[in-house]
Amino acid sequence: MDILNEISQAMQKGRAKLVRELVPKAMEEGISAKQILEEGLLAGMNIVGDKFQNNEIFVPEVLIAARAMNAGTELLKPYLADADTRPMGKACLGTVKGDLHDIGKNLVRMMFEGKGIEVIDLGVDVSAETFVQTAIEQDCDIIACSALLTTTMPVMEEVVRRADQAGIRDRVKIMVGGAPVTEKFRASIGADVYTADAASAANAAAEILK
Ligand code: B1M
Repeated sequence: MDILNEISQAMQKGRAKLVRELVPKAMEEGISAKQILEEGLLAGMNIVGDKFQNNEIFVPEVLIAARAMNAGTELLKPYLADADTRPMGKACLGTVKGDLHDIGKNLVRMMFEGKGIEVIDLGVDVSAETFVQTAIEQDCDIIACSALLTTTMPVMEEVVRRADQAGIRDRVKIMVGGAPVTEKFRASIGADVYTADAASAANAAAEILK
């Protein structure tokens, strides 16, 4: 097995310590940071995303894999700037106002980052105004809103309304998701994209940014 494959496998199994050993070893072998990221870590994360989407693995495994991925990307960070690995686009992401559930939102972040999308993580309890202001100030391509409570879903409608009022709808796509959110709800509030899970959200975001 070549070392990039070894990194991918170690990452998928959530073996952060092994990833930390293999990444410098690959660099010593002359493999670029960009290649380690794309053909090792991101390749592994794509497989994790697919397995998660197909219910072959579940949240704990994904979170452990994410930790291993982070361990690898931390080591690569200083070299990636020189390697000209520009992010493919930028998203601001958060759980909407009144809602403190962040596990799904964190998975969305991880999957977005796995696709090379820069994420401004606004955390939980994020107001519609903050989403829209951040998108304007940080020049985001995507606003991504998560909600886990039926009572907080209306904040998503407010995000759409404020984005309309701010005149940014032609350049910023609004993505919505979370357990109670549906395609029907998305259509009713005029958001751009609904996806049921984090991996699909990242795939949809990558499509938007192509
Ligand atoms: Co709460 N909670 N909770 N909770 N909680 C639910 C959501 C609930 C369904 C439980 C229930 O009653 N059966 C219920 C909501 C009912 C409703 O509104 N329909 C509920 C309630 C009522 C509450 C409180 C009001 C309870 C109370 O205090 N009386 C309270 C509210 C607090 C608040 O937010 N203001 C509360 C609190 C909590 C905890 C703090 C204890 C904890 C959250 C801890 C944390 O997040 N750090 C918690 C938890 C853990 C849950 C359950 C058990 C699990 C949620 C979870 O993390 N799932 C949940 C019951 C359940 O879902 N079975 C429940 C795993 C996570 C990976 O899934 O976030 O859905 P999820 O993300 C998925 C997809 O939805 C999607 O991707 C992920 C999968 O890939 N996705 C997106 C998510 N965001 C997306 C965005 C996208 C695209 C896809 O695009 C932008």
